[in-house]
Amino acid sequence: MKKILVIGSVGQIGSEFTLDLRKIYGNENVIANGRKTKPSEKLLKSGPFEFFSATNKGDLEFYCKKYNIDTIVNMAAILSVVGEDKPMLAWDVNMNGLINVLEVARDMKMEQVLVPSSIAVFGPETPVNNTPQETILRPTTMYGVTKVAGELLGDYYVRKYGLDVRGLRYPGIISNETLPGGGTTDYAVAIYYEAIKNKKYTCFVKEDTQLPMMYMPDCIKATIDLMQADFSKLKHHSDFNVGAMSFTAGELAASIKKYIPEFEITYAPDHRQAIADSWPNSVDDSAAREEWGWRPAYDLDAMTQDMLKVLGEKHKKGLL
Ligand code: AKB
Repeated sequence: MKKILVIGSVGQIGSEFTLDLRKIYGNENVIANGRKTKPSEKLLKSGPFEFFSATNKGDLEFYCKKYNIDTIVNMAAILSVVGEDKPMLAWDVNMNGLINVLEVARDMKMEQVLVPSSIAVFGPETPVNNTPQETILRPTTMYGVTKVAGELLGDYYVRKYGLDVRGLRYPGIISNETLPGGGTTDYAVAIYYEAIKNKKYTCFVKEDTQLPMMYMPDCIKATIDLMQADFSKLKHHSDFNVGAMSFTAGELAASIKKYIPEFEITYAPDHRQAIADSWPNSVDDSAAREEWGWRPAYDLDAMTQDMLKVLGEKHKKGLL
């Protein structure tokens, strides 16, 4: 039976992903980790939880040995906006954390490491539409720099040490359980919360800003499908493009208006616009489709209906 450590299990993706992994592999076999943020009761009560930072190699090693870990999923990252504010913190968490994970996994001869990458690996010189799997990777953010280096490091450990390292380039992830923190695509989550609470939203990117996005159930499915894929069938390892949907801020608002006609949006682009402008409109994910059968389930309207239903119920219960 697998023994999985999820680093960064308190974040937007980790908080939902860890609970789903526990359903598959058993509560006791999925060890959750966080640095500072208090975990939800669900996370805390459903299985082991340990506070430590992967930037401390000694701590990481200690907990991997304590639980006999054979698989690490490294969800911890400083995202694009906070990374521009604190580049050295982004370097520390995203790079030092990652190299510690890879080294401990190599030392302990682990079965697998999964490290998400991001559309932030792309930059202004990358083709913007249907961005190819193999293309120009010259990001302009520190987050993007660390994600490109992370992909290269992952592939290096596969080639040099035969370690099973896998990764996928997440687009903006939209969810209703834990808010994202410090990313450029956060507007696509905040807009739903504000639509439910106040029926209006001021968006920090322009109406025609288009980015690749994905609903959380597809994000979790993509991550688990990649973890469970047959390693011998993979030609790529740490850098799979994964597409689901792609829309402008204006199209997102129009989708919400179909279900909340009184919803109003205004646009006040700020410093985050430049980051959004440096990323693609949509990605070509044919490598993920061919090598491990990737297929998303949600389009924009299906996601909007589900987001508004879940957040509407939470709002009625006073939970927003
Ligand atoms: C961000 O906006 O920084 C992240 C990402 C696209 O990786 N959500």
